[in-house]
Amino acid sequence: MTTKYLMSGIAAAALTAGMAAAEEVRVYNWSDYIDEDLLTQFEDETGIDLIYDVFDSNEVLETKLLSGGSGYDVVVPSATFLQRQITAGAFQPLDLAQLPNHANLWDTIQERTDQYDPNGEYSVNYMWGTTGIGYNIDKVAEILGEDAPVDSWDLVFDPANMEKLAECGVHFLDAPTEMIPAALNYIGEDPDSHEPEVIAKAEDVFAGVRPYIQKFGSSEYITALANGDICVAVGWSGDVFLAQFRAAEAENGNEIDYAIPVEGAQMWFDQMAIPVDAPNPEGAHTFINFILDAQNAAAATNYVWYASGNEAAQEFIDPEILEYPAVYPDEATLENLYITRPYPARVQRDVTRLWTRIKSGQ
Ligand code: N2P
Repeated sequence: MTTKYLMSGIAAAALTAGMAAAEEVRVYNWSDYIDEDLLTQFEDETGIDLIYDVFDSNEVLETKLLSGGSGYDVVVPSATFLQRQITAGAFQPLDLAQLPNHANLWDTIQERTDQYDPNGEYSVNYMWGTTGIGYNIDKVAEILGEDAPVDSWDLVFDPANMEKLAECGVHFLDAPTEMIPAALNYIGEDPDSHEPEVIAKAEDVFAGVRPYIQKFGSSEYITALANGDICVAVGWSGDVFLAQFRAAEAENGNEIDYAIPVEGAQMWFDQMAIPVDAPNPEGAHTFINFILDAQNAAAATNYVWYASGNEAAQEFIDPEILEYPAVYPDEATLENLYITRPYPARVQRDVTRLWTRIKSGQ
């Protein structure tokens, strides 16, 4: 009797404590990748406390994920990284019963992401985009003339151009699995090559322009472009549009544009997934389902100008964005886009070393 009474006393205390501590969901997403009003809206609608942290590199996310105990409930790796992480057992399968908005996803994009995560067992698309060139229209024209090759990788891989552009500042993404394929594609090699001899050829491309690269980084360039501190960045589509928007808002005279280079560019897919050791998998599903809501997904895209993997969202996305081929590529642009597969572990090690050498300029 006494024991039973005691136990239910403890259970009642635990229950009270549980009710006092609000439910929490921890999300780890790319920086500058959401309309922050959505985060508040999520908390208001669900009563769940949202802890929202950001990163700007797949490698950083991967290190946290693979060492375990990241503490996150939802993470957003790019599909190439996700594929390798699935193999490593980093995620738990999604429970579609907890994702009624899953039906909003876009088949065309899912067919592509299925190559990395068959049948979307572990992930859903958040957004997708391209890796291309952001530039300051006037500054580049001033330095290289009106016919500057702004829609060609020549702009950033031809040392003659880069030597001049160094004067107004150039940033490259610190994203080896995107920059190395871009360099290979530029010299006519298969950007998705896994052959060490082919990959090694990228080193020469970077060696020629390395002295003129001010910084390797994957988020600072947004502000730097917007403020006119740099004139060119190899960057991600929506990030460049964000720079364009911020410059226009500040009325600082910097006109920024984005080009998918004619030689081709990488298309990537960022996928929401739940770590195998997520503290709150149910809350994770609640968050993912919230993002999969057509209006919420549209709000996110209307803010960041990355294409959404959500088809039902399209009726709420600004027509200007939907019809803009640099965000939603038309057939002709699509033909010029390539995707990549994850490097096998051994090749990945070489790529990491190669990238460290390239960055250090040794
Ligand atoms: C947002 C960058 C997301 C695209 N700043 C990188 N996959």
